[in-house]
Amino acid sequence: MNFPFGQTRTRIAERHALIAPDGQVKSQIPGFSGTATVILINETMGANFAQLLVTFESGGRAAQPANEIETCGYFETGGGTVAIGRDKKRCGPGGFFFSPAGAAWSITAPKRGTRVSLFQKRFSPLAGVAAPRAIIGDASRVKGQPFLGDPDARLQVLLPDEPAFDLAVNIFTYQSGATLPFVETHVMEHGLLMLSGQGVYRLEDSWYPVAAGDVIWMAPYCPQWFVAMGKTPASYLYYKDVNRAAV
Ligand code: UGY
Ligand code: MN
Repeated sequence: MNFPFGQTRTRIAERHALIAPDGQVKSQIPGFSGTATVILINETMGANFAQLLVTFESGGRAAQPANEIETCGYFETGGGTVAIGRDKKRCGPGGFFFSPAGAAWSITAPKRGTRVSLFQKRFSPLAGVAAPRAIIGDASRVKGQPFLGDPDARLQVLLPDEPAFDLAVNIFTYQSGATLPFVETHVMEHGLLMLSGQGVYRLEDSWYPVAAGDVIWMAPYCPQWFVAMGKTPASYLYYKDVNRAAV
């Protein structure tokens, strides 16, 4: 999308952000080579997690050692080999993985142009509950469920809905004209990537036209609402912290 000189749809507010693709700038990440990586959201914005977009050249590689950070990755396009500890699997478009805190992970042998979104947070253990396990899966095998009874707004929950997991990563797909049923206001934070289609996102008291490629941050308690518009369904991938009460 071309914009008039000196203008952008990007808006960084105190408690939400819309990050359009036109202004994105690459960062060097330790352990990543042959990639163009953009840190879209992190603590410097006010968030409690990080969202990165990694675009691979052929021969590129992304790897991180075992530490207190957990990582969920989603292959938007292309493909690559994901290794988590001793688990290893090839992922194509729609492939995803979860690497728990304490496990090293890598993506190797990517197809050129592969785009992977990463969501990372410091793991919050739950007393008496075993730590979550590593997962390598495929979104095409996860059935979309009607959201609060609406068959035109379907939710695919990629990670197990279990107390061990302190994050969720979901895909929401709306038929054109479908909406979030009400303006949500909740303690959970979101990082979101528009995967396809378009619509209007309400964030606090602002309404933004959004389209595939846009990224959104919603701080805890950011009022939020979405309507899908246009001639094709709209879908987005999003992160959410779950299953932990505030201290
Ligand atoms: O899971 C959610 O909170 C979701 N309904 N929020 C959103 O799509 N903005
Ligand atoms: Mn929400």
